[in-house]
Amino acid sequence: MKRIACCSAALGALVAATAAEAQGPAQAPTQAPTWSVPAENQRCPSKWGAGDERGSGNLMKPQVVLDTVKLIKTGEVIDLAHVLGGTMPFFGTRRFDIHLKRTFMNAFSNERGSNEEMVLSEIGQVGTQFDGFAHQSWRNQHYNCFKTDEISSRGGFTKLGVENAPAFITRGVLIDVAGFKGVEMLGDSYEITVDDLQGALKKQNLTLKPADAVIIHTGWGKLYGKDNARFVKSCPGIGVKAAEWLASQSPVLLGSDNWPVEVAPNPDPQLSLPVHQIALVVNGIHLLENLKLDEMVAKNVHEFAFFMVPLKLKGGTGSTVSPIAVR
Ligand code: UVW
Repeated sequence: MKRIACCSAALGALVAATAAEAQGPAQAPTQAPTWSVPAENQRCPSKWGAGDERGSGNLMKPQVVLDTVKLIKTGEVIDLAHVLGGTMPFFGTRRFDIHLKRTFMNAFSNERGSNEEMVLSEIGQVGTQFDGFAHQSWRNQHYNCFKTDEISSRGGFTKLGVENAPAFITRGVLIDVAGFKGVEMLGDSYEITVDDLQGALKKQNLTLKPADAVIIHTGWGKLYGKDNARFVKSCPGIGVKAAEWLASQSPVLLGSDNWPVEVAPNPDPQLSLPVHQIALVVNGIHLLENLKLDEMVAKNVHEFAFFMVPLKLKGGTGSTVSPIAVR
């Protein structure tokens, strides 16, 4: 009885904490937040025009593809995705269950057996994952000021679905911030600064250019599948200033080996994942999360041809993906 009382008290506290997180900071703020979403007239229409649903995907032009293939010198392919499976770290209530449907034996002389599986999952938001523009909003507004209540339906989003994303064939630039700082893994909630990014790029003798897939190595991926509780509890990553600087370089996407690309929790306790809004809502730049970067780092690969084709999931908020680097 006592045990039930103790567990229900703990459960009550957990529910209260989750509800508080959903509502925002409990105490009245004593000072203004360090960042807020720019006014509508500063965001909309986006630089790609009113009604545009592609955002940074518009940067994928034939010339970018032609320039990208010139980066391939050896033909070596490096996987940037973790394997999808039940041992992945999950954010919140996300899940991935695979059920094998075996073996159907066809009734013909050649006795052809056939296997398949049923996957119960959020295939848009688990594993190595690509965020589309329907994924995040500011209040009722998404990228290019599409309104959530006007574009969401029971069958998915009618605008901004992930099926609008292009095939990504572009230059990938890995910014090894952990390496630049001389560590294998940045601290649990280390905010990557503009100086860190610029310092690492200088060390790597690289500069960014429009349409790059910019990928940031924090070292946090070492925990993926090994200490999932710590992996999702917090993470090092870019903060507001670094995200704004990166956005000004016109990347096609921002990726990292952590779960939200950005630092979590944000050092400003009044903000919840602001880089998600800076990238997806304000600038129309895609995010790419939970990348597997160990092999790239071990091989010192900083510039490469990047290939990725998100799922054509009609009205979806994102896509599990299997990007590759080729050099
Ligand atoms: C959230 O949706 C909070 O996170 P992510 O985009 O990192 O999956």
